[in-house]
Amino acid sequence: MKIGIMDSGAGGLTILNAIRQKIPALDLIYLADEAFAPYGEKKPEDIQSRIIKIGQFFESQQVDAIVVACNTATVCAIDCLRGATHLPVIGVEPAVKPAFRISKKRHVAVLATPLTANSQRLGELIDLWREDSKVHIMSSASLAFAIDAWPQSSAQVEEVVRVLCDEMIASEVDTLVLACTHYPLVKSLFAAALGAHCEIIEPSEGVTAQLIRRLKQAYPAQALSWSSPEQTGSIEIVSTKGLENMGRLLGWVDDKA
Ligand code: DGN
Repeated sequence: MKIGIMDSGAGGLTILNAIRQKIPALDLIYLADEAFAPYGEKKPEDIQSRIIKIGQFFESQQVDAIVVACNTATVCAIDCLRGATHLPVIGVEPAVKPAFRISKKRHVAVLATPLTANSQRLGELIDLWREDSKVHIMSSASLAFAIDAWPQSSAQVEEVVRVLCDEMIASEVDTLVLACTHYPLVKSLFAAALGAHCEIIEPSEGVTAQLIRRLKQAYPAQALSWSSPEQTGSIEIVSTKGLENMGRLLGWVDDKA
């Protein structure tokens, strides 16, 4: 069983790692759309046409399901992709429900790209689960792209994280939702700045659980073959920007494996 996973850059590797740990037998092909990154402030219709092309690429690679491992692409384009392919498509959504459940002070921050932060979908999810919580929707236009340029960009990344965390501390945030798949790659920076009393929530386990549910629904007869913990599938990584960026992407995989 082969799964296509996509993001604008390295962020979706956080999802790839979670899938790999939970279901090692799956063959994974990861596409980083670095030629068109960052997605965070692009026009939604441009992201939609990009995602349709990426879906066609995955179909040509004969994948059995597609994971849109990018919050921005999920809010802007997942419905278009679902309309354009017969394959199961799994997206990634801000994990606000568990955040509101665990926040003791009822102060939750959601950090995302500008497109996700301003999306109707995020507003709907927050309205559904917030009850009496205060919600601080925060966005960064630069952080995901800077993370993609790690380690050269480490000083810039640290500064952006510091400024965001100072604002969260001033607002008494005790639960942070990382609503861009790039941000868990630097979760340790957020944790160090916010301290142990602030919970940080990211979506990779939820996406993996959703993938398992969809695969069982779509391919019930094959469940035994792909869920075997003894087998190890392949991992292939491609970038729309070409081979020069692949070493860096593989570096993230090795770091987190
Ligand atoms: N990793 C992506 C997300 O989850 O929104 C997009 C990052 C970007 O391209 N700015």
